[in-house]
Amino acid sequence: MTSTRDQRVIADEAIAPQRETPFDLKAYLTARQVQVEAALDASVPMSYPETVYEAMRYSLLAGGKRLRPILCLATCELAGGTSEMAMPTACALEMIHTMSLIHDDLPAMDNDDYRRGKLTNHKVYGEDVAILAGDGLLAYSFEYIASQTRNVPAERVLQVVTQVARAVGAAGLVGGQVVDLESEGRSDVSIETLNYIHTHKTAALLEASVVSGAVLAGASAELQQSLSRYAQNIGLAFQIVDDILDITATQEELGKSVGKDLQAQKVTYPSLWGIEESQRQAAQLIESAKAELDATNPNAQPLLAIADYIVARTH
Ligand code: GRG
Repeated sequence: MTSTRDQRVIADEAIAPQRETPFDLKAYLTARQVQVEAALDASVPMSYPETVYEAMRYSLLAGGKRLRPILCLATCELAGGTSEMAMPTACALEMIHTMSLIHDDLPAMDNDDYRRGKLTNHKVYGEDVAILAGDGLLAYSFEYIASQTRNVPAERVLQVVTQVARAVGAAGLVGGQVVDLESEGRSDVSIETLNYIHTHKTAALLEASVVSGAVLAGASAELQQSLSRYAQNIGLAFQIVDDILDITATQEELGKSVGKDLQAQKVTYPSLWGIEESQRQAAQLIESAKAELDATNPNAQPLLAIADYIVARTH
């Protein structure tokens, strides 16, 4: 049996940049997921009123790839910071992502029964509590960044709060969701509208995850801009792949209902371009994303490998 200390050493080795051996993304993601799960579990302890805390924890700890927190930790390290500096923001980003999934699954929006392989929040707790659990996570995410970030100058924390809030509101996720809802059932949705929806609904939070890590580490404006372009490109590629998987993957693979886009008569990238061209466009975006990084920097390895993983993923 391996001791806790041994497990920590194995995890540290997977996270540390490797100069000679090829980068092992699977081991890196697993080690990071272990760290993030523990931090998330500790971030929202049970409290009174239990109903809402239980509902918040139910969705927050329901699994998921933890891509947004991992990106935030990786960019903080790329820019010379530590994962400790970024962990509260990383957790907050997952709280925001989770609340957006809870609200997205509500009957008034996508009306989904399954998420991350489990019943959706409103199916378990009812719509009223699910709405409030989402609201609770959203408010707490900002409190958490502001109150828990350590060893980072206050003006950087303020910059992160401002940037994350912008990515979440009507200029970001909320705006993307509104245009998405308005486009449902319409066959005349243009590629520009589709790009607007997904740069706001999906790419904005990925971009905030990447750039906030860099800001916390005190990255130069130039590095922040390169990382922002990296994130916009992986964000759009991520959504194109999401649309493809909605057609090609199974419910078991995705942990949520599949074929929903077709059912809701949604215009998607594959419906405009076909699957093959969508795959080509996603691959091109990933190449553009990787071109923003300095491939000779060992700390860029996680971001390079995550970009490749985004087009290759099956869930
Ligand atoms: C944020 C204030 C606020 C309100 C929410 C409902 C809504 C407004 C926005 C919808 C945002 C949404 C659900 C976008 C889809 C993003 C997306 C591609 C989700 C899937 O992400 P994965 O694959 O999921 O990373 P896991 O489960 O692995 O975390």
